[in-house]
Amino acid sequence: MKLTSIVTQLLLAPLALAAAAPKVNQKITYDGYKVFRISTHHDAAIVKDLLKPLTTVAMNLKDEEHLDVAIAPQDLDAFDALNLDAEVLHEDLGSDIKAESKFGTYGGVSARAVPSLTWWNSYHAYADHITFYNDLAGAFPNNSEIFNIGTSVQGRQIFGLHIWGSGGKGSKPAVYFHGTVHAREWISAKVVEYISYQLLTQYSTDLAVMAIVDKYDFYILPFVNPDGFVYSQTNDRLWRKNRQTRSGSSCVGTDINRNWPYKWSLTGGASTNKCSETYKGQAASDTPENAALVAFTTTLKNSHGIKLYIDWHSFGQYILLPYGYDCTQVAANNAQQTTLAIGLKTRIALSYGTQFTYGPSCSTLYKTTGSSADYMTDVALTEFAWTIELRPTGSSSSGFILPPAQILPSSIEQWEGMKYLLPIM
Ligand code: 0X9
Ligand code: ZN
Repeated sequence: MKLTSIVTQLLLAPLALAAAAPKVNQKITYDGYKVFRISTHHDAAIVKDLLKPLTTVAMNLKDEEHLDVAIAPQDLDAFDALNLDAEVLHEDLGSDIKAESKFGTYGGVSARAVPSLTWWNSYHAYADHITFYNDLAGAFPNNSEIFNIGTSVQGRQIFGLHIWGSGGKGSKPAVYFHGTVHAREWISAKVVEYISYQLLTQYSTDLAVMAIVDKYDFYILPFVNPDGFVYSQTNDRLWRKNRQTRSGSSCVGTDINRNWPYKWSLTGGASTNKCSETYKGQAASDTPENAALVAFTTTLKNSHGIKLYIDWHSFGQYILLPYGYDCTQVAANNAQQTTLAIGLKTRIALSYGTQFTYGPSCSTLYKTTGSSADYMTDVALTEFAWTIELRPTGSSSSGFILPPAQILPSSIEQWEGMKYLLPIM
């Protein structure tokens, strides 16, 4: 039996309050933090109460069966004394983060050259991602360009890559991707980059890719939360939200995926606690990132409409269909969506056997209010608005810290999935 999401959201708050808060400009290393999977025996509330006095970081939001919690080194003895039913996931979270943070070097390529596939051997610094996109678009000036939709709290541009085909720029229904709305979900940026790269580099040589690019205009926004992403690289690898401060609280950040102006006022799918990982904001769309995304989404809706929206996240390996706000509601075309999701799941598994779970978001994962896919479905009238949670599975140990060796396979299996999905939508 699942915990109600009201309880889930209320209970996220204490853990977030106890989470390690870095001093300004100080990096949390997570050295010596041990991560445990604690069985809740279907009562996460009791476990969270016991953990309250300890310095902890919650690693999972879907928590009715188990809590994945990082425990600070100074509290490990106190944790042992609680005698909970727990297994170790990371002996030392800090060392696993270090292994993953050996960023690749990327000096850019000369004008009109294409970045190399070694890009997907490691993670990269934010500045290199920008160079990567400029290089990629620069190599295909006849059917791609970089655009900006607005600025983040800290003044970074929220940029995208627009790809079009033989019909000319802006002539077809949109395929619309968002990546890295949750800062720590690094694999989502890499996967979106791989799809961007394949669409452009295969366009002139692979007839199937040509057909896809000629059929849609692609609007790919790999970093819709750039401040959060940078902060996850410079200060706290497990940062999720944006970097907005709020009066009356020392806690920073709003969850941009609880801030969309649709079903925002409902209770139970987001938090009103400024310290929570799912803090929804003081009003719908009161984050500059969300406001910019809403304005840009409206222009797509009003031009040729949105055929497919995918919000790329990690982790858990899910293909999530509408809706998040109510577990009894599904999209009007749910039967067609389900057929496509089954096909996508099957195609993804062909590459490496990776198993994805599909279904309506609320009943499959948990309730979310003010989330992107619901807005896309009912307000922006998108035919298929999905959230894809990438590798690893919920039962794997690595969570957001996906080893670099899995970047390329994660990307390839999703690209194979897109080549299946896009021609038949
Ligand atoms: O909680 C979220 O925002 C997403 N999961 S995550 O662990 N990456 O944070 C799920 C959002 C799903 N919502 C809808 N599809 N409506
Ligand atoms: Zn996410």
